[in-house]
Amino acid sequence: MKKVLTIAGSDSTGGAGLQADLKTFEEYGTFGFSSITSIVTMDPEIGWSHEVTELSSELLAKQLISVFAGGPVDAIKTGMMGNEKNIEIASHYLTTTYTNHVVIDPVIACKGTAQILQPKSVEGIKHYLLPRAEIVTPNLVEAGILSGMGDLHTIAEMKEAAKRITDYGARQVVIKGGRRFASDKALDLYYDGTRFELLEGKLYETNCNHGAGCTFAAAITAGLAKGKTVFDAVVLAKAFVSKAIEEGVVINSYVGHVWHGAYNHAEERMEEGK
Ligand code: PXL
Repeated sequence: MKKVLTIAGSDSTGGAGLQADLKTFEEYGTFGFSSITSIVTMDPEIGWSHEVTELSSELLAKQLISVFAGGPVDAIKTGMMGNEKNIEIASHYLTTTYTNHVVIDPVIACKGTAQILQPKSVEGIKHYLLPRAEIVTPNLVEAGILSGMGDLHTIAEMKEAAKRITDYGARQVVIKGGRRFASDKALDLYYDGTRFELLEGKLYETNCNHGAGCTFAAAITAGLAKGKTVFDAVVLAKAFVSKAIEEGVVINSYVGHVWHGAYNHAEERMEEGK
């Protein structure tokens, strides 16, 4: 069985972060490991805003030592990193643990809001993580920030941003247009350093899409671990996350989550008679 690691934040409501990653890894039939960088909490009293509590880099290092005590893993994903020191620690393991399959989800701006969670980490992501990325998966806002281009409005601007992001050393890029991009389709732009592909999916009018970005990157990671090409892993991940959005779950009056098990009808597992 393939082993896959996520280095990410915890979302205790189970939609995004390492919870999304582990659920997705399991759906792909891979064995999930995790190292927690930070813990996100959301306070309904103040309108469900996010609070990020960073974990110490010592604690992150101890988790990574535990993960790699048994040898290398087949693929690694990074998500929300907490702070620059954590980024540095993680990048050390990305360099020394002998997997080429490294997926960087550069979590800077959260879904549904342009709010930047950790502006200070942007330089760290560029300097320490992008050079290790087999593929990096920014959303539209993150691609604008990483490329230094600001707001992106057109496919031509997305293409230019993708090129600039590969200049930092990421080998391939997929920019998620999502609902921020003015289109009636869910458009993602894939770039492998020479070729662009525009991936079209159905755009769902739903608020149950918290965790979509994490789930997409986790699905790519697990696909790579299972031997898919990067492009094939991206295409399958898009289908996987599209189903997860289509069957999203209302969690409370503020937020609804993607259902990570939708693609495989996981809700039907272990039922009497099945
Ligand atoms: O979707 C970005 C994201 C990543 N990681 C964690 C999160 C979120 C958004 O809420 O909570 C842990």
